[in-house]
Amino acid sequence: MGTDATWPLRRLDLRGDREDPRSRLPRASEEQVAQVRRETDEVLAAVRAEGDTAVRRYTERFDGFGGDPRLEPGALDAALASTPADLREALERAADQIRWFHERCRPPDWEDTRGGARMGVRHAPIGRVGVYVPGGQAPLVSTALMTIVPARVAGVDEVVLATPPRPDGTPDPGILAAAAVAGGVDQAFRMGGAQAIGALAYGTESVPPCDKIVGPGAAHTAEAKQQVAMDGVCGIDLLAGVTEVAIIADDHADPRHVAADLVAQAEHDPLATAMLVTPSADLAQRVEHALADEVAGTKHVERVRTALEGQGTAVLVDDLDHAVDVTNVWGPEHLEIQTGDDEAVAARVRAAGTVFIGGCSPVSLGDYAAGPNHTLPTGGTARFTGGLTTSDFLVPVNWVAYDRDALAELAPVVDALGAAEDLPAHARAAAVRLDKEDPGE
Ligand code: HSO
Ligand code: ZN
Repeated sequence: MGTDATWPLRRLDLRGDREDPRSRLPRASEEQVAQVRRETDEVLAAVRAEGDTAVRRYTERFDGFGGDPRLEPGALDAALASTPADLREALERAADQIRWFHERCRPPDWEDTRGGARMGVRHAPIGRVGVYVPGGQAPLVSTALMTIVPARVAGVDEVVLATPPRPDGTPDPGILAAAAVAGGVDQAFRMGGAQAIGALAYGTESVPPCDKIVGPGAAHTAEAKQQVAMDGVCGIDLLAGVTEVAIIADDHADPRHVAADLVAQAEHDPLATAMLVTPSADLAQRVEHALADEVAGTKHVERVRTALEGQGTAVLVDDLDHAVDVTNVWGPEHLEIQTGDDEAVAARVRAAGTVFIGGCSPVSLGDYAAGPNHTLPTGGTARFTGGLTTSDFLVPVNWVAYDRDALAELAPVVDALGAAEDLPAHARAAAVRLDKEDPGE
């Protein structure tokens, strides 16, 4: 490999500039949003009107398979049985690690008393959840673990899997094997894209309508999820779109590690964003040297080049505090910290899908096996939401149980607010229970 070669990253020099950098940060270019919206509208309307007929038609058009979308119940176990032992063991170890993490994410039920009133929150598992596992650029085997394991941890009654078929009608066997290892599903369908989301949301002759749909997807899948959620048909998780990484690093970082992680992110998608944020112009240069080697030796070189040329950036900042200020306004999906004081930097982060602290925590570990979910907020949405987790599969049911004395205590409040809102029947509903002749208990 040419040791003198360098892969120049676009420079964004924010040194001495404490203006809000938002408008200057790279964003994956907006894919013809209007066209995606129109195409998705058409597919959803067709699935709603025609059910399985439309699902088959679009699956034939986009995936080259026009057969029955149902997968026979034994398909998952059959795929697992023919999975090589090393992959099977890796899936089991990953599932175990993800399960351990998500068990700890279970929000606690609580109950307390105040005066004579009892109240609390009980988390009830969602009845039927659709999990979407994409094929697309790469068969995301690990996404089956990341969606089904937390659903099972939460105790969801019915898990319905949708994943696109290959032209011969079979989905990727690794995805099916991972679904089996994750705890299995109740029904599985070979369908992808907006037609899969429409079928899971509205139901068809063969697909049952789901209460919520989770999982990542490309443009049409993400748009379809938003549309069915806006219709109020079912719930969705979050906008897990085109992937991103920001790496905060200083002279303590190993440039080869940084370069490898930038390439790993770029490998996902020509639109992926890979960004180094550093106070060290020298580190930026050393990363560029390492990148030249890493890019030259990588398999999906076209994808990687396009992503790095389009969105690869070295952001120069004054110091590590400034670095975190920049990533806090950006809200990257993944944030790595490789510095002389990782914990102090990490403590200041308030917007990132997952934070990977220290030199031995690459994003790819988190993609597969670290423990947290890899279905994470993108496009800046990490400023206000976290990644997929156990509570996404639970409904927090608030409950109250007041006795007569406790009701009497608060009745004047109901009376006054009912009057203020000109809703006297509200006040009466409390007062009538306190009527001496009719205790109403
Ligand atoms: N980096 C992706 C997750 C993934 N990577 C799946 C490999 N397989 C989005 O967080
Ligand atoms: Zn990844």
